[in-house]
Amino acid sequence: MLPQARQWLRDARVVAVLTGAGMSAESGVPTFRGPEGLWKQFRPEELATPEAFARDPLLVWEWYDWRRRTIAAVTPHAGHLALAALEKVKEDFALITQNVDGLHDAAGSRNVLKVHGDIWRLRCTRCRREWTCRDAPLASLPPRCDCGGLARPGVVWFGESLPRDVWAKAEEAAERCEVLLVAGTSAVVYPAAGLVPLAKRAGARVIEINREQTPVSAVCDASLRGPAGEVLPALIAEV
Ligand code: BV8
Ligand code: ZN
Repeated sequence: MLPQARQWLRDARVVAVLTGAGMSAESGVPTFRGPEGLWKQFRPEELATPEAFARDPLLVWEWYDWRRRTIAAVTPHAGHLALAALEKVKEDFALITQNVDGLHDAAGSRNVLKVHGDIWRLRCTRCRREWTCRDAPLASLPPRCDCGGLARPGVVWFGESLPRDVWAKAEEAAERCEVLLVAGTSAVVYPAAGLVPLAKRAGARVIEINREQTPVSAVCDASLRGPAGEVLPALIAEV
């Protein structure tokens, strides 16, 4: 499987990658649906929603502050670095991520399409101003805008639509690519998971990197079982 997957990747001029929370697991960031995905007995689907934020902005901000502190303390692993190296040797490359942690940017990836937003961005719920804030922990919770309005995390919650321009670029990348790498995602969250069958229908070779089987494993041309921090460097070395 690996030699064939390496050959497809070597021969490809146009490459796209889709990553999920499993990409950050070996850096020490808990995944959403793994055993460690709970926070104070809440599931992400219960907190990452506009309703939860409207009901209890402080609770939601305590969760995001905890995640920001966790992320601020970790570094990208060899898998992130391998993807950044791959981008440098491919003429046409796009990295689509569902992750909001910024670890791909920290690893040196350039064309990063954050389809679910960015945990380091804040947006004012009153004046809509948006800014980057890397304070971990945040000085006070919930954070406020200069205008006095309540700030929210600059991420896409369940029930919210994805940023239109970023999503359009992600769809275009999935349609154009000759090879799509799908790393560390359970492929249950839509519309992001729909990028995999979309790439397949458009004629791409799809290579999955995951510890476990997922709902898209069946449509993949190669499904490499193992941790992204080990499999991606082996897949990408000397490509
Ligand atoms: C929308 C940002 C509509 C916030 C996130 C029923 C059916 C289908 C769809 C729906 C449905 N009901 C509702 C929906 C829509 C919903 C959805 O898909 N729900 C799911 C749960 C069924 N989607 C939405 O609401 C989206 N919006 O549809 O809007 C609309 C349309 C037009 C106009 C208005 C509205 C918005 C979805 C975005 C939600 N935001 N995150 C934040 O981060 O705080 S989603 C969240 O889940 C994260 O972004 C995360 O990345 C994403 C997906 O999870 P994964 O990344 O895959 O992580 P997970 O833990 O699940 O899996 C980890 C994987 O890694 C596993 O496979 C594991 O085996 C593997 N792994 C672990 N360790 C390793 C590893 N692999 C390799 N190496 C390792 N070391
Ligand atoms: Zn404001």
